[in-house]
Amino acid sequence: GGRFRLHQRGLRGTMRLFVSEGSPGSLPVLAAAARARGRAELLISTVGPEECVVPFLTRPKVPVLQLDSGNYLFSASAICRYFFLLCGWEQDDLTNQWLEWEATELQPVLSAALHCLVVQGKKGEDVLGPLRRVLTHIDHSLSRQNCPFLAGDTESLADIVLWGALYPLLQDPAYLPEELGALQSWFQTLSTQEPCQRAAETVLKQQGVLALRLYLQKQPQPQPPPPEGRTVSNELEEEELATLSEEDIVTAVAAWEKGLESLPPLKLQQHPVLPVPGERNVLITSALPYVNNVPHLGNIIGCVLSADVFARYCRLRQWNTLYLCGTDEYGTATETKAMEEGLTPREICDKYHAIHADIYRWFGISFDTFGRTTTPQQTKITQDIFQRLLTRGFVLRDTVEQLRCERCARFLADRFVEGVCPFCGYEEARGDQCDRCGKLINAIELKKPQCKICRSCPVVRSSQHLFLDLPKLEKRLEDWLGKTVPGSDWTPNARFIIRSWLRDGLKPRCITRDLKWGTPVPLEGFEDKVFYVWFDATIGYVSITANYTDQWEKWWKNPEQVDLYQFMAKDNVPFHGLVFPCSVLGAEDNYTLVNTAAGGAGRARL
Ligand code: B3M
Ligand code: ZN
Repeated sequence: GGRFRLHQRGLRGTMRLFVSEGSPGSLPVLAAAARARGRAELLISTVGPEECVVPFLTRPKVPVLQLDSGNYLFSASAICRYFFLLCGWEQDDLTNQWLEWEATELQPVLSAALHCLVVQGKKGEDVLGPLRRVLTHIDHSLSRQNCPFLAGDTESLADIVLWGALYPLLQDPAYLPEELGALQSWFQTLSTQEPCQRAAETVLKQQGVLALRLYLQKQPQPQPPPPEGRTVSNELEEEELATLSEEDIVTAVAAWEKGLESLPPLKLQQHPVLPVPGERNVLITSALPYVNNVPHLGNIIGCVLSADVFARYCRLRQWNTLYLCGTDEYGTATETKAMEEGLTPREICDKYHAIHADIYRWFGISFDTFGRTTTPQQTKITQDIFQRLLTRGFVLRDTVEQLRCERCARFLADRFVEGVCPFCGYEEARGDQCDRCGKLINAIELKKPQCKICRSCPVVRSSQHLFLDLPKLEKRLEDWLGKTVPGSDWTPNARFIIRSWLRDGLKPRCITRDLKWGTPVPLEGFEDKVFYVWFDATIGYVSITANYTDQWEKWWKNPEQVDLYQFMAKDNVPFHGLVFPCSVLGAEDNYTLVNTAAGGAGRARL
């Protein structure tokens, strides 16, 4: 899907590329830009290295590509990749692997070497020594596969990105060791090509590597790469090592050896725990497990345990800490379970809520409160947020065609319909997708649809629904993210997921469902509908707090004094990092927004 859109857009869109003299990233980008010519209109502007082209970044950054959608790309290799995609490049694993290698292995070594040479004025082995390993790696790969280019017989994205990264150094023969013959001829082939030559002239201005001085002086001093042989397993560890001094480590070891007794006594736990002005106040949530199952180890590992460790840490630091969780009780899944067990949804929730609470108690999870989402507070707070969104013009209405089973007297969620696939004729296609041809299906397009509950034939009915106008809230969201995410502890996973949603542009999201088991929609004509679980599940955190203390607003309407940490599985990130923030930003009621979204590697349901 992505590539197809790029083509279409590229053909008519206008893009602006910002480069600057003396910025190393501008080299590969200009060389790759030649590819995009004729595919899209591309304006190239030269700016000073201090110019803030991207308003929401904390430091000036070039090169930058502003797309015709108004979004930005601001890493050299992402920009190069975009140009290659525009001209029809099909991704391949080897190229992707080179790009990963460039970012994680080559860049750190290279920026340390450039700093050493240009800023500190060192020469010879001081510069070349640490580089040998990466240069040899490229040389060996080239000679082993016996191709002139990194990913085969023709020049690829990998060549341009690596060439651009290496050019400032390697154009000085002193840093291109003779014994690396394959590297040498690769480098020369690329350097003599027109687009590369022109890029080099524009960026280095015949001054060689010294042209980078001004730019490099402004950069933070690169951390020296770890000595050979020691492996650093991930990003986080590396950051942490960088900020720990020898002294910190000695102190930590001493404290560990003395044990808990040496710590100042823990604050007496107040009830209820409330934020105190002027102190550090930490609100911690872990995603609310669906009530319709018995939790297993996977649920606990997913995000309960990590949040629990963090909560215990915060309490040890004497911070005012509220750690909460609870069962997520509304939605079709509960209705289905109720049918299976011959109970009412309410009875199902009561039964499984108790099981959940017991299990977490057994594991010794240190929740300050473990609540549930089917309470009067939930209705009150959800309806209030909704009303505020409505009066502020952030709710849209639209008709949606849906299948309805007259015998069961209900609209059928996708999982309750089955029929013949309109594409391949498979007899048991589901309401959302065909398991044989894999195509996505709109339930009303199924041939011979059947209600899975009573096997009668449903009819198409149109029904009014409400949508959260996310496009209208997008600007606020981006402003808030721009202020919050840099310098916070959002996990790389969570950042990535949010970025990719924003890159694709937000669309209005339906927030109502034709169901009975949910929070009622307080609007004329919507008496038979409830809110979609994902509109109000995240509001569950707020209502659970409200059931814990009537002073809940001190936690939830206090963004200045409260740090909100939310732990969740990866598929829940969009709702915490995007939909919920949009709802409360639109509600304009001074809600506390997530400071740190810790989106785990795992999925919610294992
Ligand atoms: N109930 C968990 C899941 O996706 C979902 C989380 C809600 S967090 C407000 O399984
Ligand atoms: Zn039916």
